Amino acid sequence: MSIALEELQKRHPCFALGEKNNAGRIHLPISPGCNIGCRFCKRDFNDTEDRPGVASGVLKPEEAVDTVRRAVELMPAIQVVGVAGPGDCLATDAALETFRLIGKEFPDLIKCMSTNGLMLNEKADEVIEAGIDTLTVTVNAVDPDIQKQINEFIIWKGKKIEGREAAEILIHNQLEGIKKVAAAGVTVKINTVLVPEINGDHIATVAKTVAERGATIYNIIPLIPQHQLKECKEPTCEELYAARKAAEEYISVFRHCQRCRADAVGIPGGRDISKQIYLRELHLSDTFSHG
Ligand code: CLF
Ligand code: SF4
Repeated sequence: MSIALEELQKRHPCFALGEKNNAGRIHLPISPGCNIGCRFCKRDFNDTEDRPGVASGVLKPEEAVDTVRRAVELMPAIQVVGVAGPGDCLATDAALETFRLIGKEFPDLIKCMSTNGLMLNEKADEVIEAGIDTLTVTVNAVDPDIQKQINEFIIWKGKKIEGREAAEILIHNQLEGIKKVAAAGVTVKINTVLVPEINGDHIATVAKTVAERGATIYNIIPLIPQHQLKECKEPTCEELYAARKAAEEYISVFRHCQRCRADAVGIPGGRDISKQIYLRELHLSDTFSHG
């Protein structure tokens, strides 16, 4: 059964429109690999699945359940279990498997997943069946000529595809996937990384397009200039304000994003207890978490 937006606004820190609600969340770093190459993301994608540092940095689904048990005991304000990396939630089955286990043991916690959406069209039924309550899809452009400047490649059906063709497939899968899960009652939030030189004038179009597919909340994340986009400039406050204003014509805008790490635990922008929860060193490189 889907959770009403009014309830999410009280219990979910990233679905609070207006005032910050001080609800807590735990991120479980259980998704090791990624299947696309965002130009602002520092990960080395060619060997993500097997690289020892990355493999030892992620939890197994059973370990994740135990971690949630300890976290809610230590901090009852935690209402949300989220998976936001370090790779993509739908690139492997780890996240969905974990959410099924969490749903059995903690039926009252909100299950929150984030994805780049490449596999969302194909895996929409599984997402719905796993009981995901809130889903975030990172959509940086809905025009392939813009998207190809932000995304370098996708791994699709075992093949690496680049450029415009990759962008077309990614956008198609994102939008079709959003439509399916939103129609099933999952609350969908869209994240867009704002790169003023590339998608600065495109935000209203993204907002309109995703709202038409059933997304209800929009979060604009300012670029952290790094990797292939290190020469791009970080958006100014004015640019961020203008982008939010443009989006607001079509969709409700969330404004309290903290650009969390994939292993953050606590209240975004408030108390963080991740050091107490993740007792062993997780060796997560400082990757972008798509929250
Ligand atoms: Fe985590 Fe993301 Fe769920 Fe929130 S974070 S998976 S929706 S529970 Fe929140 Fe952090 Fe911003 Fe993400 S403040 S990065 S929007
Ligand atoms: Fe993958 Fe996320 Fe990095 Fe993009 S930002 S390459 S989706 S891990």
